Amino acid sequence: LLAPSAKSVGSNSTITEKPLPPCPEMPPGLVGRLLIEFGSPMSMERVQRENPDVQEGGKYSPPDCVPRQKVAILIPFRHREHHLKYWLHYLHPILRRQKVSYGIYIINQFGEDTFNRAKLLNVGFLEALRDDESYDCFIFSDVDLVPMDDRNLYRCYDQPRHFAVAMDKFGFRLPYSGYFGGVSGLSKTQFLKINGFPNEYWGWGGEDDDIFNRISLNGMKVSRPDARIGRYRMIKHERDRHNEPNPQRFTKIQNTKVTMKRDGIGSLQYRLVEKLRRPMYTNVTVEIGRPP
Ligand code: UPG
Repeated sequence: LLAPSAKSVGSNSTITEKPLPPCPEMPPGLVGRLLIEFGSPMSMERVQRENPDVQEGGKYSPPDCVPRQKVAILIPFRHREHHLKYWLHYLHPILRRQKVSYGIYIINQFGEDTFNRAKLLNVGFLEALRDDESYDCFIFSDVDLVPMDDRNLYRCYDQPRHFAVAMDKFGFRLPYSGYFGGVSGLSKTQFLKINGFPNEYWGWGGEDDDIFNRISLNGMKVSRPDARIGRYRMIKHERDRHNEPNPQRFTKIQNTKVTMKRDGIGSLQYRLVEKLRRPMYTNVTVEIGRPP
């Protein structure tokens, strides 16, 4: 199938269809290091005004080339509206310069029971595919993490990708070599190979380590950008209510090899409460239950 193509008018005034080229491996319009700050307040009106080419639901596709991947960006969420505005303000222009074909999905946990980041991300995977079955790459991002360099390309790689390798709060270094938190990305095939993410980590911590274990146990290796490029600013915040550190996390991550077979995308259960296409993102509100 030929991609949507640019029209050019020939000398004899006939319109000839010129197929678009594939999007370049290294997009030419990147600027490198970015100034990221969260000092002045941000409004959704401003984000909308400054991103007129983003389609309803937070979707975008480069107009001048054919993207190699279709990327769903999934954000686990509850009560962080303030952070979301900054995230959208910075990310839409970055993704546009990177020539990514993407959709933004906010996976909003309904109710006030204990938060469960990994289960929300599993829901995001299925709901994004239900929205558009052509997604083949999934990027999982915390709402409070903004990349400081647009050469950190939001796409999928030969191996599962960890993007947030140099966060300001960790002194721009990995806190430990198996860290997989913050922002990560797996192709559809990679995600299904590890049976998705665990559903049984309630509260803060451990779920990212379990995902790292799943990747290693399935014979894959994490790929990462250079620490000079994979830099991130985190929006400072108090610890959320109903996301207390999970005391079971230390023992749970010892058992990934056994639990990953039964707990994952294959065993996911949830109830969709609402799906809403907003101008800058798609909001998926979901009931995911509570810890046993
Ligand atoms: N979140 C909400 N609302 C909440 C709680 C969490 O939206 O009430 C989302 C949000 O996207 C947030 C993310 O979940 O950014 C992670 O929660 P947070 O409390 O901010 O955890 P951090 O300590 O900042 O995050 C690190 C890693 C993260 C990992 C977590 C626990 O960056 O990826 O999930 O540690 O292992």
